[in-house]
This record gives sequence, C-alpha cells and structure tokens, in this order.
Amino acid sequence: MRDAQPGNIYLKDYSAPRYLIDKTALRVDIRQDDTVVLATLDVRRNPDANDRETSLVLDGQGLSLQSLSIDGKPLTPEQFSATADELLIHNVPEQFTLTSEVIIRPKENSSLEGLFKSRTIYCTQCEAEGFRGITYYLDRPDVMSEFTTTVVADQAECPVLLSNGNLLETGELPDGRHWATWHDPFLKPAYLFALVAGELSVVEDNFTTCSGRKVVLQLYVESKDLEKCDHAMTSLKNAMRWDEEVYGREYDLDLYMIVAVDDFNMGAMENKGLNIFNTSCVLAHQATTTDDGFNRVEAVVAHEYFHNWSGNRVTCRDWFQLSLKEGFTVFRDSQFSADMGSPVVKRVENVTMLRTVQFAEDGGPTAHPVQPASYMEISNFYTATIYEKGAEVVRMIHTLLGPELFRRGSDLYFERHDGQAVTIEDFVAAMAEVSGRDFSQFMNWYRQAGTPRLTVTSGYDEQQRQFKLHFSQSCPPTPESQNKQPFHIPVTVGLVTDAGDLPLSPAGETSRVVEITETEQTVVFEHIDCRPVPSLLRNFSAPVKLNYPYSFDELGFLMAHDSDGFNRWDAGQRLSIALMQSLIKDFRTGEPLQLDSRLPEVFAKVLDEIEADQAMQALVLTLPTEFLLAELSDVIDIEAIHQVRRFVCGELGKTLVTAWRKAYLDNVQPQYALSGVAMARRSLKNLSLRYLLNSGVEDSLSLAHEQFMTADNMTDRLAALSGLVNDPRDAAVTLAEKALDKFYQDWQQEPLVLNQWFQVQASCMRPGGLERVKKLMQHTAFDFHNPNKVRALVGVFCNSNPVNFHRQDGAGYQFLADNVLALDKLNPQIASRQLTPLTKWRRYDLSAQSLMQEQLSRVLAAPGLSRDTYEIASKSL
Ligand code: B3K
Ligand code: ZN
Repeated sequence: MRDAQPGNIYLKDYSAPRYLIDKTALRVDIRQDDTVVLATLDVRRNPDANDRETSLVLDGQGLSLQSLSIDGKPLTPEQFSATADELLIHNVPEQFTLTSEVIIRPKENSSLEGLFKSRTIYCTQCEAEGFRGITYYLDRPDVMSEFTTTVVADQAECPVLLSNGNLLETGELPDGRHWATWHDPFLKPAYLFALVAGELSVVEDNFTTCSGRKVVLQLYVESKDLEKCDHAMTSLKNAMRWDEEVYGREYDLDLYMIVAVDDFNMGAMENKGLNIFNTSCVLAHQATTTDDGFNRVEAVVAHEYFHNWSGNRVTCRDWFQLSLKEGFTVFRDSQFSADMGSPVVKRVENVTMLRTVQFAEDGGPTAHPVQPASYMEISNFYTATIYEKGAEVVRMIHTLLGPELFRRGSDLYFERHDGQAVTIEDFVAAMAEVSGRDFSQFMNWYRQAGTPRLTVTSGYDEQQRQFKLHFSQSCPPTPESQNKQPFHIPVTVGLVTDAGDLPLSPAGETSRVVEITETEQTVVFEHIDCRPVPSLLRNFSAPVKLNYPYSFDELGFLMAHDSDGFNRWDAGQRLSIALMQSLIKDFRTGEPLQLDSRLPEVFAKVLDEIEADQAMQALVLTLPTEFLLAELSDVIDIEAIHQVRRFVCGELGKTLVTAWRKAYLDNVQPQYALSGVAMARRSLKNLSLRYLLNSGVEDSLSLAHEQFMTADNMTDRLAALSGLVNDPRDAAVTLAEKALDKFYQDWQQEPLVLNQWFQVQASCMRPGGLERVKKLMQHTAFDFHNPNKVRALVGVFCNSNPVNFHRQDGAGYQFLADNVLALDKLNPQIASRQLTPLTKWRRYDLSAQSLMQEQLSRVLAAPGLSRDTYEIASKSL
C-alpha cells in the first residue's frame, strides 16, 4: 500500500544490475500458520555494472526477516537496513554467499501474487514482481540464476511437492512431514520460479521429441477433474510437435508439468517446466465446456508451451520489453490455432478482439506503445496493446519477410540470444540481418501508441490501362506523443473483377504487399484492362483503421468474389456497420427505423450457399457487437446502439425466418463430436436459434427450451439458456427463471460451470440488471476472493451489459467504484483491471461523463490505494 504518490519508472533509466546471482538455493518450509523461506544466494559483482558502489539492494515485500548472514557470518544491525520494499546491505564483498531467513504468510495472501493458497493448494505467481514476496532477491528479469528448491510440508495436507526442473531427491521428516528437492539446470529470472504443494491427482502421458528424447507430461488437477484433462494433454502434444516443425524448437527438460488452480489472476503462467494454470484454461469436457472454452484451452496451453523458447530460453532484459515475449508468443499461438483449425475464422476472431478492445485502449487515456517508455506499476501493462498489438507487429514483420526469411530470422534470434535477457531491438535486429531490410522506420510501431488511419482513394485510366491507389496515413495524438512520425505499413492488395483476382506480377501473383512509408503515397498498377474493385489490407495485414469509399454494391461484390476470406467477411461487416450507423442517426433524430432491404438479401445469399463452411457463414451472419459499434461512434449513445442492433436482429430474424429454421434443422447433429466441422455446425445452429428468437415467431421459445433441456453439450445448453434469458417476451421470463434454476441445481458442484451461469445473468440486457447482479453477489456460490467469479459478475456486467451498466442515474458506475475499492484491499491487480470501463468516460455524453468522473475521483481519493489502481485512475482523469 502507498504512502506517497508513486512515481514513474523509465526505460531510459535502465542500467545493468550491480550484482548477479549465479545460484539460488531455496528451502521453503510450509507450516500450519506461516512459511519459512531460507534462501542461499551465490552473489558476485556484475562486471558490466555501471558503478563501483559496494552496497547490495535487494527487493522484498511483506517479508519478516529472521536472520541474515554473509559467508556464514551473521550480519549485525548496522550492516544492513530494511524498508517496506527493500533490503540494503552495506559494503558487500566482490563475491559471497548470502543467506537469509524470512517468514511469510501464504494463507493471508489475497493478492494471488508470490506464494498463496488457492483452496487447498499452495502455489506461486511470480511474474512480474511476485518473487520479492517470497524472499529478498534481485527481482528483475536480467538477473538469471540456477535454482535448486526444497519444498517441505505436511505429508497428509500436501502429498504433492513440485518446483521447476527435475526432481532430485525426496525424504520424510518426523511429525508426518516430508520434503522434495528440485533442480532446474536452465538459468532463469525469478519471475519464472514456481512451487506447488497440495493434494493433487495426476494425468500422465509422454512425448518423444524430434531428436528422440522422451519427455514425461504431467497434468495435476483435483481428483474430481481427472476426466477433464484429455483436451489439454492433446493440445500440449500438438503444440510440442508444431513448434518443432514450424520453428525448429525442441523441448529441453525431461518433464513438463501443468498444475490447475481455481484462484488465479490470469489465464496461466509459463514457469519453467511447471506451468500454473487457471482451471478455466486447462479443464475441458463436453458436458461442462463450450466450444469457445475448448479453443481457449488449446490456445493457452500452446501459448504457455511456446514461451519455453520465446520468453524462457530467451527472456526480457526489463519489463519495457514485455511484448518481446508476449507479442511474439501470441503471434506463435495464433499461427498454431490457425493451423489446427480454420485460419480465416481464427483471423476474424483475432481482428475482432483487436478492433474492439485494443483500438479502444489505443484511443483512450491508458494508451501506450508496444514498447512503453515508462510505467508506474508493471502489472497494469499486461494489456491488449502489449499482447495483441504486439502480435500484429510481429505479424507485419512476417508479412514483409515472408515465411522462409522470417524463420531464418527467428532461428538467428533464438541461437544468438539463447540463455540471455534481451530487448525488442535485438529481435528486430535478427530479422533485419537475415533480410537485409532496414527496420528503422518500422520501429515506430513499437515506440508510438495510437491506431493509424489509412485513407485510400482510387482512380482508373482506361487509356493508360493503369489503376492507381492513393494512400494517406495519419495517427491521432495519444498521451505520450502529440505528433506522430509516419508508420511503415504493409498493405496487402488484390484487384478483384468479375473474372476473379487480376494477376499483379508476371509470375501471376494475385496479391501484392504494398509498403506505405510516406504520409501521402500513390501506387500504380499497370496493364489493368478493366476497372477492378480493390481488396485492401488482405488478411488484415496491418493494425490500422482503413477508410475506402466502397459503395454498397462494391461491398456486396467483394463478399461474393474476393479470394481473401478475411476480406469477404470484412466486406459484410462494413456493410452492416454502415447501415446500422445510419439507423443510429435516425434513432437519435426520432426518425422511424427501417431496414434497407439489401441487408436481408445479402444474408439470404450467404445462408443459401450450399458448399459453405458453416463457421464462416456464422461469422458473416453475426452483426458487429454493440461494443464495436460503440468503439466506432464519436459520442457513444448506448440506448441508440442497443435499440438499433436489436431492431436489425429482429428484422433479419423475421424476414428470413424460413431460412433460419432450415439452417437450424440442417445443423442439428445426432450426437456430439469435438471437431472443427461439428463446432462450425453448432455455431451456425445456435446463431440461427438466436435469429429465430429475435424474429419473435411463437415456437422459437419452445425450440430454445427444448434445446436447453436435451442438449448433450455445454455449447448448445448455454446458447439456449442465454437465448431464453435475453428474450424480451413475457412468456420467456418464467422459462428463463426455471432454466436458470435447473442449470444451477445440475451444476452447483462445478465452479467453472457456475462462472458461466453468473456470466449469462450478468450480461442479461433486460431492465433491472444491476439489482440482479447485486443479488447474485450475495449468492453462496459467489466468492469475492476468486478472480474468475469477480470477472464473471462484475466484469461481465460492466463490460458486456452496456444498457444496464450505463443506466442514467449512474448507479452502475457507483457499483463499479464500490467494487474496485473493496477489491483494491484484497487484490490490486484485479481491482485496477476492473476499473477499465470507467476510464472511457470521455466517449459518452456530458451527463454520463460527469457521473463517471465523479466515481473515478472517488476511487482516486481513497486512502491507501494500491499503486495499480492509482496509476489507472490518475491517468484516466
Ligand atoms: N506471462 C503470464 C502473464 C503474467 C501476468 C502477470 N501479472 C501469462 C502469459 O502471458 O503467458
Ligand atoms: Zn504469454
């Protein structure tokens, strides 16, 4: 907690550590009320340090120091001084062994950082700066050490004792206690340290690497969850094989462990050889998990595995380089998911997330570059910009280099920096070296925040047989810079005619990567015999907002003829966005709403396609969310957006009712299967159900009810439940209540299913949402200490239920501020993250603005606010 206003930490102030820790030996003795941590550190002066000072400053937080010695000699009180977050030892030798003993209290640790207890299991979370809550240390990623860890605990309470690396030895102690010693041969920073102790069951498998080494794979879960491990295990093996084939990266230890815990601040953590996962990102079963849930498990398991190279073997020099590991690893996991399923579907999902969450962040008060220049609290920087935009920047390098050169670049990066803590510049330098390209302007993507606007116009000269595209780029100011330098933007272009894509090179390529580097730039295509429709930014080749004056007919044309699947989908989105934006204007001026008949015509064509992939159909037929429409508005009018979207869904439902019914019935499957095709059919079926409900046809409620009662999987059951819960008809109310009751009765033993039960209710758009959510927070199944539960109720309500959250009396805002303040005392990371919806106050009308500001100010004024929440609140006001 804070005494004075926290200050910024700057990238420009980086200096190498004064001391290094070659070896770290820990003995963590977990006892009934507290835990004793004995640390023995082999310390030596860093030859590359900038100064010759002889004091050693160690990080440490919430530690109760018991003893301290150097080379076996206890230190006297004059030789050191301790503050709330540092231990300073005067006049240390050039090389020495430091031994410290501290006491910590994991059971009282509600921040879920450092060593804490999740239900019955002791576990750790050390990224970014949690290790300092376990022992005094140089808790920074450029200090890499060889760890040996002994865990001691009660045998009955904690039969399983785990840490990083290989198990060396185990033994028993008097009084029913036992111990296990683990050794990790790979140097690592403290943020990759992990320890687990508890009663866990294990599922075991193995994987033979490309060089023929056998790796044991273990998944540790509570025994009731043993039957939910298959999907994670299969995903892990697929990821291991894929990383060998696509990146030439082989796993390096003989053991790979994953542990699932319920209370976890994020999805998972890539600790060396011992990943710790939120149960929501590892457990999966058809009865309890939706298709999206299955895909998330696959993606997160792969993501953490890929970190073994992009993050662990080559790590970050400092936290300003966070995207070095996160952006690259997200890029790698999205390539993997694309290869495991449908590349276009995956790309659409990525871009939708980017356009809603990341673009909003980039346009708001917490906007920051992919490589930030400063921060107050690094935990606040695990953002969509660092992760998703960071991945887009790596993707642009991949687009500019092509797959072969990119692979040579990544090989060079891994080989050159194996075992090192490096910078984003080192990564780009490897890419520059293999390609001979100059990336100096490209670095603006890392150093400037904000989403560039790319405005394009075209002209066709029949006589000259030339088609010209004129590009102009600009980028709005963001908190860290008012004037932006132009970006180096790769724009993948195709020219589409009735006869298909025009060849753009003698070799017949139909896409060209045009590199836009100037503020204004014209590109000429020669030998063009008729006026084409340009397909711009294919596969979303750069994270920009593209403006091109497409007519309705041109968009319809691209939807039918573009060879680029992403742009076929995007053309449909542009079309519905344009229509809905004009309806939003009508709504605001009191005009009656009338849907342009061309939209149902386009939808009918898509529904009629015989050979279509149902996943793509479902994506094309899904209207942009209220969230995206809000992000695209100058001033967000929640009510207008909500009413218009509902109106359009209703009209599409009614006009195409026969087609929806057919699509529904055609995609009912006799039995559950976990395959891409089966998932695709479920998504189209459930979308059709939603349109049938929107149409208001009478039997749609019984259809949804029937599906709810008879579903053999969670995707179908939850889709039906959410349809019932959100249906505005009176007849739906009782059905929905009964269904919610039954759902709870059936699944009350399954915390992950109850999260979904909370979510469905938190996102229910009927009036009275706030009262419902407040009541649910009193439910016995709700737990304010569990981040999944907080996200499911508070997070979903405030982020995904705009009509209720933004009610005009400001009670939604007050509710959020109350919760942030209460959470801040328990878990600052979760508190500051929950604050996000209030930070967007500038986007709303004046009355909402002042109500939101008022609550933000109240948060900021609270005494003892954490650095996490202080940073977000102060930057937003
Ligand atoms: N590296 C972790 C995130 C840690 C978040 C710390 N507040 C998970 C991941 O990105 O793989
Ligand atoms: Zn990651």
